[in-house]
Amino acid sequence: MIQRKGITPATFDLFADEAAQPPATEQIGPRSWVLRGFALPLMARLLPALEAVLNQAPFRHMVTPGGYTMSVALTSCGQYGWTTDRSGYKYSPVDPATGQPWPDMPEVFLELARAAAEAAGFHGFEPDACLINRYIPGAKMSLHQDKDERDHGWPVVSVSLGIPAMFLFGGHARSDGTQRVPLFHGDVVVWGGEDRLRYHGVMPIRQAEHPQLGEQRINFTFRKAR
Ligand code: MD6
Ligand code: FE
Repeated sequence: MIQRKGITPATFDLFADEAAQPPATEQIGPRSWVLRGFALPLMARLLPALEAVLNQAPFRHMVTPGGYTMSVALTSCGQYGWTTDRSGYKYSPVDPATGQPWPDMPEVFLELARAAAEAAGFHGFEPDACLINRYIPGAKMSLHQDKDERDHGWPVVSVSLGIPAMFLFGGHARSDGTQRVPLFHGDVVVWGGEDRLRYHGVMPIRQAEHPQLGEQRINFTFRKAR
């Protein structure tokens, strides 16, 4: 670390001084936070747990009620899984592909979701659903609200893994402006309270390669569905 004494040259490196590092926690709304790198200490347990879930319930491309096949591939674990088909969006206790219950939520997933919610000021969060999204370069998520859960008093905890994404965080109307929030491997976004129904989405993912996950971004969103 560079010791700065007295006047700093105009060309000084903004991030050479630890005090100038980007903050580990960024507030993006009254009750919305980005916890930078929050999942990194659990990564050695998260990735094998993810692999076990995927062996039981592989990613698949679902169809929206409007008849479009999503560019993002989905699966779920926990008591409920989020699904979509021509008949609508819903939480289901079984995987429609197999008729079997979704894989159990791995303990390390629960630990992460609880700790992140707590860190963002939401106490006692016990998710019963974890939606897992996979983006390959070019995949995107259009602006939407998360409103299929019974009680919007609980927050959503969203974990990013793999290649970066540009997250769009809007307002309460689809036409409101959006903030652009870059999300990287290990970042966690938590939002709830008055922000719970804000529109949000993900811009088309840019080509990149992650050392552990390759050319993909994986996102977990933890919710309390029921
Ligand atoms: C994603 N996330 O980051 C998509 N929804 O891949 C979401 O749609 C989302 O990140 C609710 C809360 C947090 C999220
Ligand atoms: Fe969402």
